[in-house]
Amino acid sequence: MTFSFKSNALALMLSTALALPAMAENLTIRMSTPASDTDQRTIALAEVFAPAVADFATYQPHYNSSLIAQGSELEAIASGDIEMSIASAQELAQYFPQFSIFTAGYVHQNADHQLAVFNDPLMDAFKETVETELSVKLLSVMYLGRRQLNLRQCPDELKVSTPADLDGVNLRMPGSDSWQFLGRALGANPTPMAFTEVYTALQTGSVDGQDNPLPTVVDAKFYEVTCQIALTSHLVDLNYIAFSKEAWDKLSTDQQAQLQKAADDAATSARNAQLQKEEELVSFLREKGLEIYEPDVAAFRKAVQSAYLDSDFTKSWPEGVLEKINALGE
Ligand code: KDO
Repeated sequence: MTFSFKSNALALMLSTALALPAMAENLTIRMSTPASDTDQRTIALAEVFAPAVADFATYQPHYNSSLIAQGSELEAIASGDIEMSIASAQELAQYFPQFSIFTAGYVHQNADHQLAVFNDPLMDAFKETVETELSVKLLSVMYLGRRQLNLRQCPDELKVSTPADLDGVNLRMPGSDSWQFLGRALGANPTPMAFTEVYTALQTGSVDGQDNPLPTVVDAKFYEVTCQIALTSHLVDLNYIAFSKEAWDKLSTDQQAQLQKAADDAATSARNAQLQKEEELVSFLREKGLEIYEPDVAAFRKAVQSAYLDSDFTKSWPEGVLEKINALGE
């Protein structure tokens, strides 16, 4: 009798436990990024995302690549060393070449277009591949901004009008194939380098320039060690909020919905802040002494687009996706 009572109770306990949805009580979300704590994306994560998940998760950010080297964050999520990052399409393209479509110059037209592309069903297959093959969920898209050419040389020494003017210019680009290709497509001589090393490289002259959106030029103080910005807007750049599937699966359905909303809200807040900064910072940078001007953007667009279309990258682009992306734009 006793035995049978105990085993019934045990069976009941077990079946109740199995029927209960997963519910994390305190999940630690370690997030690593090359960005600083004053970057609009990391501010939004700390001020919008973190409080919105605080009842079941502790957000633990690591800035300036202090935990994981730039470009290794996805691997770190997959191996359980961190739970979150803001990952570039270029990093994803290293695992899944089809992501190179989002690394190509002049494909995304603006922040709204970028968002429409991310939320369109065309992204489903991309997201699913990352989730099943890397155990990483792409929750939202964060707008980094329009990348511009930021050079040490002043325009009296080097004025940029067309890609031909960048011949021989040592342009720092982040360190993967798709970034290097973009640097070459712009007409420059690309040099791979981690973000955290760029300031010193500009200061010492080991590179002639770098490309980043205006808010990054200001946040990283590149204006202190450069003289001009040519507004090529060659890449409407993004980072995805990348999240560990293993951590996600520990959450209840409600917690997952809460975390998804927190990520979306943070991305919206960061996008608005970044757009506003892009507007405002032109005059700030001029006050700091930089010359800012528009080169022949049509010439850059033509050269960059044809470099991509003539390259092997297009072979990995799923059929019809470029057309769908274009159709979501203006
Ligand atoms: C950079 O290294 O230039 C870059 O802008 C690349 C982006 O994908 C992203 O990693 C960014 O750096 C960092 O978040 C720092 O802003």
